Formats: sequence, structure tokens, C-alpha cells
Amino acid sequence: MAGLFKRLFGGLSKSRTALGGRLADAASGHDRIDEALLEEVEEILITSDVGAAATTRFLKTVDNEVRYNRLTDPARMWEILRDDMLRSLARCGDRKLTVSASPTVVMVVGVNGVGKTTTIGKLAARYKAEGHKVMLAAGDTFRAAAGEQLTLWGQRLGVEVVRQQEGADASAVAYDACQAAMARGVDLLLVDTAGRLHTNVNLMAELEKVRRVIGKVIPGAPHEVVLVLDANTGQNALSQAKTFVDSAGVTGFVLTKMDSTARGGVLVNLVETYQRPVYFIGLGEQAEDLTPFDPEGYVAALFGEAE
Ligand SMILES: Nc1nc2c(ncn2[C@@H]2O[C@H](COP(=O)(O)OP(=O)(O)O)[C@@H](O)[C@H]2O)c(=O)[nH]1
Ligand SMILES: [Mg+2]
Repeated sequence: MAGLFKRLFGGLSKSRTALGGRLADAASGHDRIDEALLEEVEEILITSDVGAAATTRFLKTVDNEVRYNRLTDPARMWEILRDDMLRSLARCGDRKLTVSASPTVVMVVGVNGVGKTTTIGKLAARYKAEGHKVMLAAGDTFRAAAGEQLTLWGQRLGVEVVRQQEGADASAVAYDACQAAMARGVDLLLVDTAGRLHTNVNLMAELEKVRRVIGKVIPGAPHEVVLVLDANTGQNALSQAKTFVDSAGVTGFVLTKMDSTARGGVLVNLVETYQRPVYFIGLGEQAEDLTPFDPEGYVAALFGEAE
């Protein structure tokens, strides 16, 4: 676990150059909080993908402190910003990805390359280690390689994979998988999905159909629709979130590649905008490179307090 957090900090220390380090640089040029410093801070927050709404609110909090509590010390400003950011992250709540019903069905959605299949492998490893019987459904039938990749994860982990030939109907795979999951007493069924069809409209229609079929076989399912986003993509991650939240019934997020990004600030924007939980963050390509999202650790890393 310590290793994982180190890597989170390793990854975010690049964000630190982007955020914590830049804020410190800005502060060092001013001996008191003034208009000019606040403008610099605003620019830094905006360009670190935290988002306009959060930035405005953070600055308003600082401004209030300056006005009503005679805050002048730039060093104290960081504490206020950090506390505000933590409050903002609390909006995502502390709901966890739990296996409540058997089978619990989790659909994993997102565009190509963000890390859906890898995240499913990591989740399978994690929940299996917790003693749950896990099954995988190869619902990305658009690319042959996707089914093979999932099958490899299944073999490596000793977890059954339900799969059909390339080009098969994704909802038929989901149907088979739900039947198999019920027949075999599976606790957790993780359903992989395509990230690209010929158009976005086709993709959303396919996801909707997969959802409907799952719900027909297992009433109340899917219990979760997890959107996977690549932290490196910054603002793009947000527009992807909009599309999938609007059309695919997203219940929570996984942010991947936090080991290799300078743009970790986008997580704040995501939570601010959609107020859904970030269940996990991805920190590498291996089965163990997945850790529950921890707001305190994240903010500490973002502000460069981790080392
Ligand atoms: N560094 C890093 N690479 C990742 C992470 N998650 C996935 N990847 C890599 O991203 C690439 C795309 O992943 P994949 O699971 O195939 O994406 P999918 O198209 O959404 O299913 C692969 O090379 C993965 O190994 C992560 O958290 N960190
Ligand atoms: Mg995939």
C-alpha cells in the first residue's frame, strides 16, 4: 500500500510542479495577499484543470478571509485553499463500490484507450482477493483484441470470462454473462463495453441496450455504471464525462493513469461538476495498481505536501 501511495505522489508531484509549485512561486513574489496575487492564483487554478466554478469559489473564500478576517499572509492562503478543496471533494461522498446483491453487476464504460479493460482486470483481482466470486463479460465486441485482452486477464486471475466472436451483439454477450453469473453463484459480474462505434449515437444506443438486457435478466441490475477516464486528457475527460453521464447513467468514476499525469487537477472539476464518487484511481498497468480514492492524500499530493 505504501508503494502505491508513493506512486500517486510520484505522479502528482508533476501536478505539484503544475499546481503546488506554481502557487508557491506566485506567493514568494508577494509579501501579502493582494489583488495581483489573487489574479495569479486564479490563472494557476484555471490552467491546472480545476475548473472555473471551483476556482471562483476558492477565490471567494480567500477574498472573504482577506476582507472580514484580515488575512494577509500568503502562506495561510494555502491552508484555506486546501481546506476548500477538501470540502469540495467531500461532495463526491464516501460511497464505495460494494458487492451488495449477488450477482452485483457493474458496467464499465468509457472511450477507447482510457483503461476500461485494464481497470476491469484490476477490479477482478481486488474483489477476488476479498473473497468474492468474480466473472467478466467481454462486451467490447467491436475490436477482437479487446476480447483477447480480457481473456488474458481472466486466465491470469483464474476468473471466468464470457465471450462471443468479434462483431457479436454486445447485449447478447451481456445476456449470456448474466445467465451464467446467476447459474454459477457469481458475486460480481464486471461487464466490459466498447469505447467507439461508428458514431457516438451508436455507442450510446448500444450501451443503453446492454443496460436494458442486463436489467431484464437481473432485476435492479446493473447496480453500477462506472465511467473510466484518463487523467492525462484534462478537459477532454470532462466532455467525455458529460456525454456518458447524460446518456449512460454513470454512477461513479475511475480515474486512470494518475501515475503519469501532470493534470490530476481535473479530478476536482469532475467531482464539482457531477457530484458522483471517484471509486478508484489507477496508478499503473499491473493488477495491484488500483487504489481507493483518498481525498486527503490526493490534496496533500496536489499541494506538494506529500514528500
Ligand atoms: N500508466 C498507466 N497505464 C494504464 C493505466 N490504466 C490503463 N493503462 C494502459 O492504458 C492502455 C489502454 O488500456 P485499456 O485497458 O486497453 O483501455 P480500454 O480501451 O479503455 O479498454 C494500456 O496500455 C494499459 O496498460 C494506469 O492507471 N496507468
Ligand atoms: Mg478495452
